[in-house]
Amino acid sequence: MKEWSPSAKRDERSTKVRSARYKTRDDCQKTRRSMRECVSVAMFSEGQSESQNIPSLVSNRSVSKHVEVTCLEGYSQMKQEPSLVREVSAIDKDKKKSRLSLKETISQIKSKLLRKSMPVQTNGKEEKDKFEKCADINYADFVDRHYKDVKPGVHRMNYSVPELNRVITDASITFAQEGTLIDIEAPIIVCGDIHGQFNDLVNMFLLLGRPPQRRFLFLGDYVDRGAMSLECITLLMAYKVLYPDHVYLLRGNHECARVNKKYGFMDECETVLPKDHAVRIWTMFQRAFNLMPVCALINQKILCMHGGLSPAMETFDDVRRETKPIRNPFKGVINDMLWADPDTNIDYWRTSSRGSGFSFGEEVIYEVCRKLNIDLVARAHQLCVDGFWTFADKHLITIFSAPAYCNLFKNAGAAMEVSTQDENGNETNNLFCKLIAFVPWMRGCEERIINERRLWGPELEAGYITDDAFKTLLQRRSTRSTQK
Ligand SMILES: [Mn+2]
Repeated sequence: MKEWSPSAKRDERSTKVRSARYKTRDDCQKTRRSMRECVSVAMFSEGQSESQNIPSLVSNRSVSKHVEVTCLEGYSQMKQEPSLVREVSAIDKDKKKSRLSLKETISQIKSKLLRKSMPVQTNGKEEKDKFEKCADINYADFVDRHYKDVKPGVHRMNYSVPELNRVITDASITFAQEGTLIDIEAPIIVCGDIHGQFNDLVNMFLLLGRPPQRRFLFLGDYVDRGAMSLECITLLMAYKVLYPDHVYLLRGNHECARVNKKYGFMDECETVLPKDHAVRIWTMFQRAFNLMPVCALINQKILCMHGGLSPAMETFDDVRRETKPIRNPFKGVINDMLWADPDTNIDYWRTSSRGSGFSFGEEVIYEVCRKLNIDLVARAHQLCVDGFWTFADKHLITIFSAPAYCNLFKNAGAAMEVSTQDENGNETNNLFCKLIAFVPWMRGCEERIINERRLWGPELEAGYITDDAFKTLLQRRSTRSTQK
């Protein structure tokens, strides 16, 4: 296998997956293809690996820091099975049954959760029942609905209030059973920021394979910025409930009340949900977010979190001993992991310009890898033109999974596939990291990403964009649109 390098990557024109983001409205109307059909032509062979067969834990695996971009052309096309979700859920029935009994035992948590988020003023028992009502939903059907109704642009799933009550409550219970640091085994696909870009999330599932066909670890920031935060987080929570061992959701800095109150999610809840339920449901989401794990360790070798490292983390136990729920973290190891950024200009630590967490240099990354006996730190939190960015001799990778971020940037999204199998599908004791980039169908985007003889655009020289720079761009756009 050839070593990945920026130049090798650029030379392979066939390495990009085109996302089904529609070029123009006309294109969409002309072809009259559903998004599912549209992307299925880009599906690639799943090979022999069965995502359900999770290899047993083998300690002391060494990670091959082999980072390459997949070549999708040449793979045989896979026939898409639309009823996949339902079929596999039947296999998982036994497992679900055992989980149900567990659910019964914690039904108290559930009613507590619901009652806590109720408004103070209730008019007797009837009102209370209305608030606590959870729909009896079939999760496989519920998840399928997200794929059936998908269309370009903002479109609502029109969840009912009892449906949301049910999904958030069940997801909260599932999160509550996980530690603050979770141990995961490969194979798994690691995804970065989603930020309410529901169509891109659905595309990614269709292109890579939906759970439980593939296993996913998300690094947080599901809500805010994009217009469909509610759909993103609800779909992912439903997946978490349906396949708790195939979908893992880490908490991002936007999964904090003080952040998503300001950056879009609360506004979206108030616009989309019935008036008398909006704030209550938003509050329920916050309680679920407080129960999300913060850190994941893949095969003891790849440490994953949303932001980055913390000077307060000496051992994994420093994270493990933080008990959930973690309400409104604003300092300490958990907060740092949600907010930190790598910095190419420094060797060690500096306070972050974001006003929360730290910036850390490459010496910190080498030191942490040595101390914790890990080979890679995988994080999200920063926009990358290519969808990913490596640093410190590939000991740190940033993964960003929102292509054409906010329709402001011509960036690709990416996902990292971690596998114990080599290119021929043979089991090994190594971990292989493969990057898959999703190039949005936007004028100039592919050219910029493939033909430009560098990985980063000038405005993103350090591989990321700060919140301030983002705000400036957003302002510039809103001035432009008001001028129109
Ligand atoms: Mn973030």
